Amino acid sequence: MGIGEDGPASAREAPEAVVSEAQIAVHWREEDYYQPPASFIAQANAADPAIRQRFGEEHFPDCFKEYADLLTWDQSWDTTLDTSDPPFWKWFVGGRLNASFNCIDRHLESSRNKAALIWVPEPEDEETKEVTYQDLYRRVNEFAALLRDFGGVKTGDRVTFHLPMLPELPVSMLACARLGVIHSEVFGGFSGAACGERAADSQSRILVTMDAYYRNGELIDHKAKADEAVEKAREEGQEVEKVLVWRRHPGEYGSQSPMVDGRDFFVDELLEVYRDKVVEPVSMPAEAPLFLMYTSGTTGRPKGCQHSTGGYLAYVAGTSKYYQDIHPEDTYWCFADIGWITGHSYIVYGPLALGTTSVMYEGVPTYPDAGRPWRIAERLGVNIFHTAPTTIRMLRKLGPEEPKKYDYHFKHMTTVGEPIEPDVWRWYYEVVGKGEAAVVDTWWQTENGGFLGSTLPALEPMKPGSCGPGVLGIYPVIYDEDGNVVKAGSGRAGNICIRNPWPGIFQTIWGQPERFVEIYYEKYCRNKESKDWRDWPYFAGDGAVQAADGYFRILGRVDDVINVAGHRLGTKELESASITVEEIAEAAAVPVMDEVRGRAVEMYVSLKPGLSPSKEIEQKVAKAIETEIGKIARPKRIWIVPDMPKTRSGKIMRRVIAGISNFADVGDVTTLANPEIVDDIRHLVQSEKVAQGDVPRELTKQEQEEIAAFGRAE
Ligand code: 6R9
Repeated sequence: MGIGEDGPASAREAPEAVVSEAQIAVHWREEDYYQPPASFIAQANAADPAIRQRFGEEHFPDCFKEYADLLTWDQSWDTTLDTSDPPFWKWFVGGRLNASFNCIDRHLESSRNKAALIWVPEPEDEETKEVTYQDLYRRVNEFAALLRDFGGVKTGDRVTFHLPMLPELPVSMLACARLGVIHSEVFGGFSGAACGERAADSQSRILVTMDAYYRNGELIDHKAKADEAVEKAREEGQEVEKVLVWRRHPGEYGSQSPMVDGRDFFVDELLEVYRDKVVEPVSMPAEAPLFLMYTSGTTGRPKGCQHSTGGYLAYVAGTSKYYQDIHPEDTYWCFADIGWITGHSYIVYGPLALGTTSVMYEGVPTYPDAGRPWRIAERLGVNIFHTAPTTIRMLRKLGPEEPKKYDYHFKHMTTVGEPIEPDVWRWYYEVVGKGEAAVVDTWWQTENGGFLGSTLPALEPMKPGSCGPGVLGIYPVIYDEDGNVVKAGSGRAGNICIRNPWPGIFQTIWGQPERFVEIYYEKYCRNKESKDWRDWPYFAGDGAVQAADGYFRILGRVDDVINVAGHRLGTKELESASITVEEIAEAAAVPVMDEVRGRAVEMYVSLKPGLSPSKEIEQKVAKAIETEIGKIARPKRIWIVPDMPKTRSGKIMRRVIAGISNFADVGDVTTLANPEIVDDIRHLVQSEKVAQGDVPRELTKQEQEEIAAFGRAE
């Protein structure tokens, strides 16, 4: 999280002492290094230190040919990097390829009968399914034929998916990719309304969904969300003409929601007509969009991050090879949801481009108990394991000794999505990894396509809590608010940026190119007329510190995005959802420390005049958030307060309420328009928390700084 006061904008109205990020030292204990095991080094894809030189700045951008050469091109490119229209970088211009061909067809000759996917259903008595490369080829061709001939989709059209973790999801993605159709998968846990909003934004005429799936032992009715999605899209001016419904158990409908005649169709029934159909992969320009992935930002509307075909696929293949150390004979398990970028890049596209076996699991990590992941790993012979700190924290809490009971051996493990506490890292390394694995902490974002910061697993030692240096061909830098470089080893934090373009970077925000430039490039652009990439650093929106050894420690978002269990939730989205409740006048979302999820959300709301607080209103707010965004966004607490602390210009001071929620310092409140309200709110909130035993532990210095800085993006 950014360090300092509430940033330049509000600093203008709040002339209290403003401390820039760079002036604040971030203190933490330097952690010891861990060396990768010799057995890992002996077999690693990247074991020759010369690889660092090959990707040195003097070889940029041509160094990325090494990644592109991992793919099969129909036509090779003539320009590696075209910078003629900054910051809309174009990679491998002139090249043509098909992503589905690269992930399937080209592996058939050598690996037809090898599992491409191993799908583990949540119910433990249900059979695990292997989808061989041959099966995947057949299923993707059939569904591509259906999409084209029944769905009427053409190259360049967008199709929205709202699919849970079943093989039908990668099948649907690769079928679109085969046709050059742009897929846009919305995380299954998001609400129907959130799905509809994204379908409208991408102008999708087709929605692909599933009737039901298992979560925590329960068969969840998912199709019901499609009806809400279609409704919401219509409100926003987009007609979803067809809803294609995969069935969790083909032939058996697991939803209560009626099928709408002429709009909703069961995919398993339609597929009868497309048995064994073959669809030639469409040869796409490298720069053609492959998919959209929506993510939250500072302002209300989610951003559709548009990823390319050639650059993206090259980047995920290259990083999967060198950073995930994937060999074709590995059994690789990335325990994420394909509804997030991690799943797109490191369950589907990267691993399949390399022709390996990728494991998918339907359900929650702790179902029916905290031994589940380790049983799966043992039974399937998983040797590469990839997950997020929130899952690690949960598994440690519920089953600290569980991994020891199972006979599995990981050569490599990954953590991604949030900062990992050194203590949690050590449990992951020692207990989950049995001290035998190389661990990488990979820092990156939806916008980036693939990893930005990580250690090369055989060549660079691990340091708990630090992601490591920039990955191959990525040259990060930390800037202070004025664009001065914050030096490695200075102990000071600032905004981490990437100085150069890379093949995996998203191309634009779907339909909003101005926002793309403004959010990611305007802040540190040196010259808007310049066509030299050196003038266009990419602003990541994360605070970071760089140690003397060059390793980065990522502190978290600087833009009012709350990272709950690895999911980005925009404060504005939460607040807009809350004020759809008629009784609510104003709303503010703040983070609280949470031992398992990293951060949780507390919502503060004030009521319209004349109304009094009630449990019912609280429930309405919770429900509204669930309907607009999804269950994952449900706040931990909702506080109905008499008024919000505000600046004289009327802005809600989120850092003040964030301080109250966390029992931390609220900072200087003398410049508020209504300073007296602070004590009222503090009393209300803290006495209730104390009564319920919900007092957080004392915050670390870094956490205190995060809270003090919250709301600075306003
Ligand atoms: C891949 C993914 C991106 C945000 C990012 C940062 C946080 C991701 C991290 C990390 C510390 C890591 N983040 N990886 N923080 N260490 N290894 O997570 O994408 O969902 O877009 O989230 O997550 O704050 O800016 P996304």
